[in-house]
Amino acid sequence: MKKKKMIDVFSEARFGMFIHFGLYSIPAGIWKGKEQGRNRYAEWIKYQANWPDGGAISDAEYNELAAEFNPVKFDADQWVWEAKNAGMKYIIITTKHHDGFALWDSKVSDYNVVKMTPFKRDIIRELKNACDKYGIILGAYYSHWLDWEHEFGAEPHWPEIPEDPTLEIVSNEKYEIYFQEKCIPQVTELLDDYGIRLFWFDSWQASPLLTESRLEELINLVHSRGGILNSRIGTTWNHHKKDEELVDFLSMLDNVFPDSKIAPPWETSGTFNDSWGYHALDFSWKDSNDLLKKLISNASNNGNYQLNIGPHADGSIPAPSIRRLREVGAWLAVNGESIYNTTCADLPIVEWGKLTMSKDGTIFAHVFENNPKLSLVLRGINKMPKKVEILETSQQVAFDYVNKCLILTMPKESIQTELNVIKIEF
Ligand code: FHN
Repeated sequence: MKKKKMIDVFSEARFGMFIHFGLYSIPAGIWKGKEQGRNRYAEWIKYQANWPDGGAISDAEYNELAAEFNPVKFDADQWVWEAKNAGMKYIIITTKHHDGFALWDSKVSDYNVVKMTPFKRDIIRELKNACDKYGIILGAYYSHWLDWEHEFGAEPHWPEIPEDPTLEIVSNEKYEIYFQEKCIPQVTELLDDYGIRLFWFDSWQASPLLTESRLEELINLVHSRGGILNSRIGTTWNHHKKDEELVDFLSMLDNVFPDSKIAPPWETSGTFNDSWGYHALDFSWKDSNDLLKKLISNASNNGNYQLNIGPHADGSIPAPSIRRLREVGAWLAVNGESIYNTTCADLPIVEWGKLTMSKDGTIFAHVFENNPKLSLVLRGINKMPKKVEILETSQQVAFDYVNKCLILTMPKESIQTELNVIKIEF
């Protein structure tokens, strides 16, 4: 069988796992007994531990975390199994987040898990092997713009608290040294030594450092090996010519779920709670139905959902994430047909749920509301359906077809079940 192109696999994937894991997983949002302030993204603790009093954690103090990093419960097989079981098709992990610390045995910089920690194991290598075993694509989040370890990487600077930070205090010439000395060679390693072909670069505002020539160099590098990459490399925000032609898929800003259709391929990356990296005081876990609604909503608009986990410093996945991943997986195990290989249904929107459509024209109506008297109306239907049933139970759904309107009456037994899918075949 001909191997599918990476972009086609990604466009159809619909559900993926994002993982934020690194030195910041150790303090987990608490520094010297005090909860980190500002946006509570635990992976930002180096710059937010002391907010609003100013002052980052010094490099020396932050780097001491490396001597403590020993995720003995890290089990690549289990991480990938959880993703697979949840119905996810790919995993994107922070190979290097803004702190500059690499989760692989980088020859470019010793600031990495193998050279600096008692753990000494190559997390990316182990994950790649497990992903290959389970048929999951491994992708790399790589912080190309901010790098707080390299002398000349961009970093935040709070001149006047609580003003927003200037995200770079380095000159263009110096930044070029970082870019050529660390960013380009590390991305090359991930491509050539680890076989990674899916890249998620991270920027979210215009930056004079992310010049057209730098971005093109990085884009060309990834493309030269047949890899694909996302819009947050910076092109869209810099309004460069040909912006969207240069990148392979769009990434929304954090937790942004569009309410109308967008041309594929695109994805939303979202948190399980508030933080990306594990935060010990973040208990606002979204429930499984909320997560499923986000997945369904993006699928109904042609997009993927990339749900993040923030493993504990010991490498285990937090219990609330495990439970929800398995619940979402259980729903997908019986309703997956309404999500995978579907697109936007191109029908008038319905206020009671979301619609997807398979390649053969079958419509899947996802019912977000439950109400004993529920009668559901779908407009713009061109022909009389042959069969209408609840996907999970195969229970028949009564319907009337009048003036291009399909009026469905939910069977009374089914209305107690949340997130039913009605399959409408023609
Ligand atoms: O600053 C990062 C943040 O830590 C996290 O990695 C998210 C994920 O989308 N990206 C940036 C903020 O948008």
